[in-house]
Amino acid sequence: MAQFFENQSEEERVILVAVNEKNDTSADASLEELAELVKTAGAVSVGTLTQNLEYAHGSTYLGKGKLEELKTMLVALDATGIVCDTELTPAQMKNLSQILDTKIMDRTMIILDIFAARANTREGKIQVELAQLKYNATMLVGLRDSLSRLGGGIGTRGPGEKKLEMDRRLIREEISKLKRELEAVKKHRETQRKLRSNNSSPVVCIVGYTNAGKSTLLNHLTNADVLSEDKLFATLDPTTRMMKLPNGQSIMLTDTVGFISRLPHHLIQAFRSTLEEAKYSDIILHVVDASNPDMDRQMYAVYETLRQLDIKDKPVITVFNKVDCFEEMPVLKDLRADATTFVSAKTGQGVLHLLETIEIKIAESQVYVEMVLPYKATGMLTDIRTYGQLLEEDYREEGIFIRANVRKQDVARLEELQ
Ligand SMILES: Nc1nc2c(ncn2[C@@H]2O[C@H](COP(=O)(O)OP(=O)(O)OP(=O)(O)O)[C@@H](O)[C@H]2O)c(=O)[nH]1
Ligand SMILES: [Mg+2]
Repeated sequence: MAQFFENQSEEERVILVAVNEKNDTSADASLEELAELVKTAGAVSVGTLTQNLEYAHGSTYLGKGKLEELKTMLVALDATGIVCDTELTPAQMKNLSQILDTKIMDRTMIILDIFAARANTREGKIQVELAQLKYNATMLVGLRDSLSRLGGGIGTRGPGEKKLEMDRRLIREEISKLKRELEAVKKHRETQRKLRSNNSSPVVCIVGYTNAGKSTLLNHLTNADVLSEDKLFATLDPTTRMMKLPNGQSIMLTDTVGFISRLPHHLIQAFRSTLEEAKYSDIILHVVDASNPDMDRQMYAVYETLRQLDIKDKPVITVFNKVDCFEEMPVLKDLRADATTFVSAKTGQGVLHLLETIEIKIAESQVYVEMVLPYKATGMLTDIRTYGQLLEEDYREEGIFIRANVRKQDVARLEELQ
């Protein structure tokens, strides 16, 4: 499955292929990113071929003439395959492999490949395998369809078809097995999360586009030693560290998998629990690589992914990172954020201001309350422990006296209970 990593001795030489659809202004940036992905996966890009079209060709992705050109390029550049900057449909995959007689890959396969090589924990590995199987199952359905479109009968029956049937059944079984395993691991993670929230420190989650500098920031702030590399998706598994803010308050800081535009949907499904880490946080730090010319598109992709994961109503501090790369500071803005800061996770520049901003946002997101709750409201206490800080609980005759810092949105609920 990990096409590139398994036989690293044999160098894969690929041609990057993209259709620039009308109205797509980000085609160049996307192709550059594909080149990075391919490099991270361990292959070499030996050429690119792009075609401007209204829409990509439904059955062959590229038009006829371009396919001929690509055939010639494959020979001339001694390439071992192509990578298309899209998620190919099963039919496109099948047709291209017949026409070009070379290894056909797409953006999704490359991302899955990188994730496969990066996964370290059991949860990470299961999630990747699940995503790969689902992706493969989709492709097999397509292959079967294209076989049956040949009309069935002679030439289409036989071991090939049997194998497809068997593969699909095996894949289905394997998918169910992995899902069960994943459930077990998820339970474990939820328990850990509960333990963490009993600790009652606010949780701050670092999110951002891959390679923005999230792990470097966590390492700088907490002396964690999370792998940080100039490669895409260096981090897959979430890491949480305690740290103290200048005012003495402890927080939990979590670093997790990076986002990328057009994250394959099988990956989003499989990685949901990892990607959703930010859902359980009080504040989101959105780390942006301010030195990247493609910064705006990347920020958009991050907000889009958060939306898909249904993560909203959280205070967002946008952290424009890598400011050491500028001789003169450009104007950097994020209108969607609740606050913006400018740092270099590498040199430490601006980090103090970032920490002070976190302090302010934590204070803003909480309200101090002192009240007596009826005994039936113990569920509320659980919520306070999860999302705020229960500073005192005293079981008195008239009810439970509490002193707590609670989230703003919980105040109304508390008042109703009184
Ligand atoms: N110049 C400069 N480089 C930085 C800074 N912060 C991070 N980097 C570099 O950016 C690259 C990516 O950093 P990481 O911390 O691995 O990025 P990440 O966001 O965790 O990336 P993924 O885990 O792959 O999603 C590394 O080569 C870092 O050395 C910074 O403030 N300035
Ligand atoms: Mg990282």
